[in-house]
Amino acid sequence: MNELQKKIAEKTAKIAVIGLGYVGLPMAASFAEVGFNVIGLEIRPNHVETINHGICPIEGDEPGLADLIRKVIESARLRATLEYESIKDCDVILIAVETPVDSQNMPHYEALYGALQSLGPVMKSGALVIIESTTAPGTMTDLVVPVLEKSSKKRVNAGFYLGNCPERVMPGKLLKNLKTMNRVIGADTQETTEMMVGLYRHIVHAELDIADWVTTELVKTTENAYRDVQIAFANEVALICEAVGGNVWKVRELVNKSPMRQMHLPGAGVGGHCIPKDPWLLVHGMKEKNVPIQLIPASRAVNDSMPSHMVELIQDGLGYLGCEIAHARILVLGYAYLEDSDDTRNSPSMVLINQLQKLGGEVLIHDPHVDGYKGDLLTLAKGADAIVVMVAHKLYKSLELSDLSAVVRSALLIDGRAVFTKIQAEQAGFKYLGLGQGNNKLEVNYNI
Ligand code: SAJ
Repeated sequence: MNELQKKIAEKTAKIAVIGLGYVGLPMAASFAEVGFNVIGLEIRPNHVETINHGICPIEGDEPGLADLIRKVIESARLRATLEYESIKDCDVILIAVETPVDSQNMPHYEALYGALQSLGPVMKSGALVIIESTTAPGTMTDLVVPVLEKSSKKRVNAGFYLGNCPERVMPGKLLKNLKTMNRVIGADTQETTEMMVGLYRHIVHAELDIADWVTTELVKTTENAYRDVQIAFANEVALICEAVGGNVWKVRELVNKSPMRQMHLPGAGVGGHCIPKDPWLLVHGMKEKNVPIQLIPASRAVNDSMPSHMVELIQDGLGYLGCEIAHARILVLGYAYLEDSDDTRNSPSMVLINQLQKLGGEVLIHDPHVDGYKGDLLTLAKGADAIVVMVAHKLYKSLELSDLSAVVRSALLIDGRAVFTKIQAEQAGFKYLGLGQGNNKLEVNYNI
């Protein structure tokens, strides 16, 4: 066991976490909770100040996180800083900065590059650096090693150790997932593997699978591309069902009764900060390598088209009532990208609302979790010509539709997440158009 392994085992190793966002902050707090001294490096001054006052800057319901931040700040196990100089004595440095894609779906590594450039000059000899950000396969070798070697004037596995352990956090379950989800440990030497296993074993109570760097990069981007392709398949079946008078929700239920079938949920679109971008990281560089990639980009196109499909359903429904979007008042239910979340990143609702407004529609928005849209639903529904369900928030499932139909101007309900049923909607006086629900035949109910 080398000196650093011992310090990790004894929890005397000093840890730095670069990037105190959805990934970095729970990581930093969790290592501090088990007894490490942790310095969190953050570029947003207000974030640094908030955290150093023991307050969690992450919005939304993250069970346990606010209490933990307060505890580890009070115990001085964690502190946040703007200065890279503050982490010059750190033995372990975790990098958890954003790695988005740009408008051309190319990886945007500015934050990662900046972190490596700033870390290099202050990095202690023999430090262990671990990239937790999601990166395209090959980025560790092609970008991280050369940039960090240049900025630190040290060689990997001589002047520092380097690992890759992509995060697997999920909004709403940040702390829980960090501790209970398996992690893939990416290393290029046995020594680095042992140090990383020793480190993560302190906070991860699940399997630590050992792999090399490119495998950990592939696993993370693949697991999200897999989900995106599965959702796209469900969305394409929804379009077919609409065309032939089927109900995709019934089809999915019966398909999934077959062994080895796990059809995902069709819906009004795919948002968030992982699923829309990780498929592009997975396929990055394949064109230059002449690898014929078709399915993954096509799935992205299917999912990105779903908000437009919702606009078509709205147009159909209003047309049925002799109205059009340009002269309609439309209430959109759900602005977050995910049910019962306040997170609006890449929300499909934003795309829908933009298109409706471009068509001249008067759009009102309700979302019980998103500040600015928590108005009274019945008041917002007054005089509406269409109610559009974009997110399956629990609150909507308990709505009394007859209360809604009593206040709208025209009773039209467009349901992008099967929150309601056609029968339920029509009993309340609504004309109902459900995504993936064909000419909305009444539910077959042969009493056999
Ligand atoms: N969605 C569908 N149909 C589905 C599932 C999701 O339309 O069957 C839509 C959602 O409405 C949302 C988007 O896709 O707009 C993403 O939903 P998500 O459930 O995948 O939630 P995310 O974006 O928080 O994904 C994260 C990912 N976790 C990490 O990257 C570490 C993903 O791998 C997880 O599977 C997911 O959380 C999870 O299971 O909670």
